[in-house]
Amino acid sequence: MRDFVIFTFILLISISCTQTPAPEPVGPIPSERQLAWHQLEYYAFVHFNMNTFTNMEWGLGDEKPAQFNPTELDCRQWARVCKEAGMKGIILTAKHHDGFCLWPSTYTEHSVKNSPWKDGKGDVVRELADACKEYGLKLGLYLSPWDRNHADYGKPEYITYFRNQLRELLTNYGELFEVWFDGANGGTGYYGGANENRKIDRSTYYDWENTFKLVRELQPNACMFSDGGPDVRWVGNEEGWAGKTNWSILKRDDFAPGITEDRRDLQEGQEDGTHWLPAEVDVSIRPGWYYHTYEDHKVKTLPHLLDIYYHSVGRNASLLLNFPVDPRGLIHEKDVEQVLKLAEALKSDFAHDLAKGKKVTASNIRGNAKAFNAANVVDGDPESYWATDDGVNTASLTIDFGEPTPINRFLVQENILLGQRVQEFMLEGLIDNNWQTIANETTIGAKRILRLPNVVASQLKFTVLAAKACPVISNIQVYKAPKVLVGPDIKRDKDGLVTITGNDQGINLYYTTDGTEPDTSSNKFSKPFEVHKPSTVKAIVFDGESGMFSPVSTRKLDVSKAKWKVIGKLAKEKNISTVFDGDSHTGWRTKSALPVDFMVNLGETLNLQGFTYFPGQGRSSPGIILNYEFYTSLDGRNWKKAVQNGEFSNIKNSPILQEVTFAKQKARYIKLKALSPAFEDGHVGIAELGLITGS
Ligand code: FUL
Repeated sequence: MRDFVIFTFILLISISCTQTPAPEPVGPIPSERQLAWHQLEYYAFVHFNMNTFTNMEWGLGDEKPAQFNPTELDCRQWARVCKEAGMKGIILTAKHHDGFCLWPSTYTEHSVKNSPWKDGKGDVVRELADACKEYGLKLGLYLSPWDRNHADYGKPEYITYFRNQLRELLTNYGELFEVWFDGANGGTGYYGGANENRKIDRSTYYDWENTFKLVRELQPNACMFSDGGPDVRWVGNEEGWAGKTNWSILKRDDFAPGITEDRRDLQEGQEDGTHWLPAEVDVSIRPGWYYHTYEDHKVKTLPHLLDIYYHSVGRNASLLLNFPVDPRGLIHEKDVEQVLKLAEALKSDFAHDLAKGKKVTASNIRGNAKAFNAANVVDGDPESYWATDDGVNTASLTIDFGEPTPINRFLVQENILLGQRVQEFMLEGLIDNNWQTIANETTIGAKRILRLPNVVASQLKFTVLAAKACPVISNIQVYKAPKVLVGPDIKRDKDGLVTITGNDQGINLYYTTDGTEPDTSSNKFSKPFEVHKPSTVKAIVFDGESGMFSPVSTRKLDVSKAKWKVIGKLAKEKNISTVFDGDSHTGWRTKSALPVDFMVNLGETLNLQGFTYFPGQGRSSPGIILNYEFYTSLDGRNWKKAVQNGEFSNIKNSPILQEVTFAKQKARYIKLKALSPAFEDGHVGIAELGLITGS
């Protein structure tokens, strides 16, 4: 009898299975290694090597191993912080563009083995590999394809060298989860003393096919990252966001490391892509990738980090958050503080899933079979899913909370084993007995998290409006996240008037101008005030109702630009004075033949020790300078070169504020000579120019 029951049961299951087969996959699907990578979601980048000691973003390659000398290097501290922050792994810059190796490579003298650190006996990659093991983190390595130190760069011999180094990294440090190939390659460098410009053909020089084979052979489980994969793609910016529409598929063969003219395709993927190629959002916790003391007050604060999280993990991408480890060899206290705040905030945002176990109904269920039931999306099992009949590409799920429920987060996942399918969806809430639209969105993919306005809904309806084939949804979660106040914006105009603005309604703003921390006993901001001398303005938002404070916003202001006048040929150009109007959204750019001299009469003699350059942020032809010289003068006729061979390194990928210091000098006139543009369209320009003065 028992056997009969079991037999009938199996028979019924197989009948129901044959009657209702699972949906067929649509388009490219992830490989095993990509699936494992999708699980990680959030992991750390560490930029630490020669640049940490030379205060650069891109070293030229002429640095000496003697300069690498961390005093308290502790990879266990890195691992501990990453673990506490909820990250799953760490990717280290084993070699950056300057060619200095953090491991004692047998193929070069330009490495830790010739540095004073641990008398040349140290190996940072080994120490990190051990620390990751101890803390249960995965390890990834960045090996820069560009090497501004190596004499053979540009010749076929360098490719052998590059592969030899790769082989060392792939065989000596255990299992790697990711191998990171940067897209910056070719250009000026030291190159063993040649000091020249070496252009390479990005599509042929590296013979990537064979390098990829080597990685597959030695680390079959590692995902390879580059502008075009082959496993994980760059997201097309270094600001910390993926497109709202984000397909995990791309016409991979149209891309290669360094061939990325169409950034939008990287940000959004391509709906008709040929390969599964999900995006990774790489962004630094500070403006730069490497540590600079002058960025200690610019560590991204909680609201910004939350934006980054929701714009990466929440938009079907992974988040690779960088720590610029400092010259001691530690993740700086200020970075630790903020990343742990993020961890805490994420914990509270996703503390209590309001949809879990709630009643869910669907407008269509595939074959009316239990295997594809609506309730599968709230059962906490990532493998079960809701699917509709073939041909039913528009369908909805309704979650009944049972009572009016405050909500503001919606998380949804497709079963990507069957491809990425949803093209458009919407959310409606039953609010005061009326159905109201709360969101209209496009793609989902591995994970999509929406930050909704605060609403009180008794039911929530999720409707797939368009899909490539029947939708296959594995998970839905709903949350009510606590409010986070955003720090205020501090701006100074050309005449020295400072304005502080907050984002939220019904709040008060407090500030100080002497660098002390503001609180409710500080100056209350009511109208713009003047600041002409170098000062640090700090401001905070206070919400009287909740008693909550925002993070402190800090703005270091140097002398005001009230007396500045553009002189020379450019004086007559349209928009020219926007270059020092305190507004980085406005600026000037030109396509004139280079070099172009931008000259200013400062109206007074100042003690200069540097300048700042903020490049245009526009999407098309922003007019960014790559190479420059900077001059000063007391009379506007006799010029002294304060910076020669200047390079705003990495400005093409990361157009952030550049701070350049030089030997102290008195000047009444300054000249920024633009020598070459960052983009091939030939435009150069300035959004905002500033000075660094000293006593
Ligand atoms: C860029 C590099 O040029 C930067 O220096 C940094 O390593 C970043 C992650 O990628 O393209």
